[in-house]
Order: sequence, then structure tokens, then C-alpha cells
Amino acid sequence: MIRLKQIEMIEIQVPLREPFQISSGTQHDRRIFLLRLADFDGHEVWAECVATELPTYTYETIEGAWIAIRDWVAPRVLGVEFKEPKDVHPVLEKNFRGHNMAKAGIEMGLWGLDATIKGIALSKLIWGTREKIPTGISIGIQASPEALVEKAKKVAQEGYRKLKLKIKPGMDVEFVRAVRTALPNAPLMADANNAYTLDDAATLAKLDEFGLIMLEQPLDWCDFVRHAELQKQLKTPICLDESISNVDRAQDMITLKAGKIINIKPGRVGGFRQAIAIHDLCQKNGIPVWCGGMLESGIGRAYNVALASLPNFSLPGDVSPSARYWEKDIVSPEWTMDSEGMVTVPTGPGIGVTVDVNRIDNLAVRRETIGAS
Ligand code: OSB
Ligand code: MG
Repeated sequence: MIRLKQIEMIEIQVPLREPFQISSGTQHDRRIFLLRLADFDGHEVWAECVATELPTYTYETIEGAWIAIRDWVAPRVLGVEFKEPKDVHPVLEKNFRGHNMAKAGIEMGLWGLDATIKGIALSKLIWGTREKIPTGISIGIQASPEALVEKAKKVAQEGYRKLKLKIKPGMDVEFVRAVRTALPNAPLMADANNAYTLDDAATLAKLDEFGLIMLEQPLDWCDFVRHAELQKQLKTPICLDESISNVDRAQDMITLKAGKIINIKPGRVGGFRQAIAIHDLCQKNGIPVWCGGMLESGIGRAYNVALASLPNFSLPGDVSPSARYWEKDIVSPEWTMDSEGMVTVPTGPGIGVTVDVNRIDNLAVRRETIGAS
């Protein structure tokens, strides 16, 4: 049984070690929305809402999620008895549309809190089976094919098991070709973050010759019909990211043959219950899944790593080590990757990392507590 007494919302702002450019724009800093949940018995857990500063990935933003959690999510969970964390999602869905990242921050926090109360690892609570997660890296758009090759060679050397190249119109085929020529056997994929339309099908078909593991979300963020049409014209498997907002959308993808792989981000789908449901549905249908990332802090990463320990996460996840993103993370130990490109799933109780509360206090740009203080 879990019953929340208090939710603290804290925003911190941290510079990225290098700018991250995707088709919708470039990010230099990450505004990070952290949550601290406490129950009535003195248990506490940290969680993260992955909403971004601008509505460029989905429509969600930090500003919007702040209001959504304070005014609509928190009142539905504070003081309420939940037998199990899986009971939280239905309560948040009833007559409450959208705001998946806001809902997920709290929903996942309740899974983390349950693991903390039970004194077991979060991955064990959700029946994870993997001890180590194969790790990929998402490489932002670089100024030239040469610069991208440079970067790709460096990270391939570091052991990453999958190299995801961000692309956009005009910075696609020649960029991918350059990397494929330099690294003939590297496990490559590309991610377009919605930057194309069906009119670009011929351009995207040129990527077929590079043996990409997949092409992620080439078309519109809420589209299935055109992705299905595009998939018919491509050899490269399409992977959907933005389009999959819940388990029904995953079923839509399968029914319509709009893609062959799913990138699961628990924040995008409203939390762990939906993420696990999508995992299970895909497993039944022979669809591989992998865990995506939203440039999370070490706190959000703990949840992603736990999720990625489920058996059908059979492709490397964007669960890169702390040092790929930050000068210094807000957890210890920091997330690291071994030379084989594997991140170890923590076995300690709860989320498995210690949060540097002093550092968060120093980095905080705003905070608000809801519930008993
Ligand atoms: O499309 O997967 C994406 C980051 C922000 C928004 C969207 C995406 C990404 C990434 C980063 O690719 C993955 C990571 O956290 O390492
Ligand atoms: Mg993506």
C-alpha cells in the first residue's frame, strides 16, 4: 500500500556538455523538472518529469507540466491509498486528457516509492530480467559530414552498441553515407524527429543502401497512415517514437503496419504501466522495442534503465552514461558504461542511486511543495 503525503516540484537548469541539435532546433542547456515524493511513514523517492522547455517534441512543456502536476495530477494522488503502483495510471486517465509527461513523472515516482518501501530494486519490482543494458548514443546534427564522421568514430571507439544519427532535410543521405563509408560495420540508425513528408519518400529510400537498423519517426508526430505508406516504399524498418503515446497507438502501428520497431519512452506514454503494456504487446507481436531518452538527469535515467531491463528491450537503448550529457550528474554513483557498451542495472533498493540533494538545492531555479509540508 502506498499513500503520498507530499510532492515537491523542483526545477534545475544544467548546461549540456555539448549542444544537441535535432531537426526542430538546438539545445545548449537542459531545464530539468525533478519531483520528490514522500509518504506518511517517512519514505521518500526522487523522480523526473521529462517535459522540455519548448513544445517541439510533443506539445508538452515544463511550464505546462508544472501546472498540470500542481492542479490536476497531485490532487488525484495525494492522500489516496493505492494498493499497487499499477493502480495509479487509471486514476490519472479518468476524464483527464493528455499531459502524459506530467502524469508519468508522478506515476513513475510511485513505482520508485513502492520499490523503496519494499526494499527491492526498481527493476525487480517490474520483473526486469537483464543485468546489463546495451547502450546506444544519439548524435545530434553536426555541421558537416566530416564533423559527423569524426564524432561517430570517437563514440564507436568508446563502445556504444548503436549510433543514432539525427537527420533533417538537406542533412541526411550524404551525412549517413559518410559515416557508413568510414564505419562499414557500425550499428547505425537515423532519427528525423518528424522532419519529412511523403513527398520525401524517394530521398528516404536512398538510405536503404546503408543497412540502417531503423529509421526513427520520419513523418508527422501523430501520423500512422502515411508512415504505413512510407514503410511500403522502404526496406529500412521504420521505428516510431513521437507517434506512440499509449498502448492503443502501439496496436494501431501494428495493425496498420506503420512501423516495425518501437522506441519506448516512459514519459511519453504516461508512465511505467503503459510502457510495460506496450512492451508486452510488442513481445506478443514480434516487435522489438528499445528505451529512448529525453536527455534525462541521472534520476530519470534510473527509471529508464530499470524499464530497459525487461526482456523485449532487445535493441540498445538511448541510456548513455552521465558523462555524455553532464560535467557532473546529480546522482552518485554517476551512470557509466563499460568498454563493451553496457550499463549495469542497479541491484540496490529503490531507484538504486543516491541523489545529491545539496547540489540540487544549489541548482534549483524554482520549487513548490504540494500537500502537507
Ligand atoms: O527523438 O529520441 C528523440 C532527445 C530529446 C528529444 C527527442 C529525442 C531525444 C534524443 C536523446 O534522441 C536521447 C538521449 O536522451 O540520449
Ligand atoms: Mg526520437
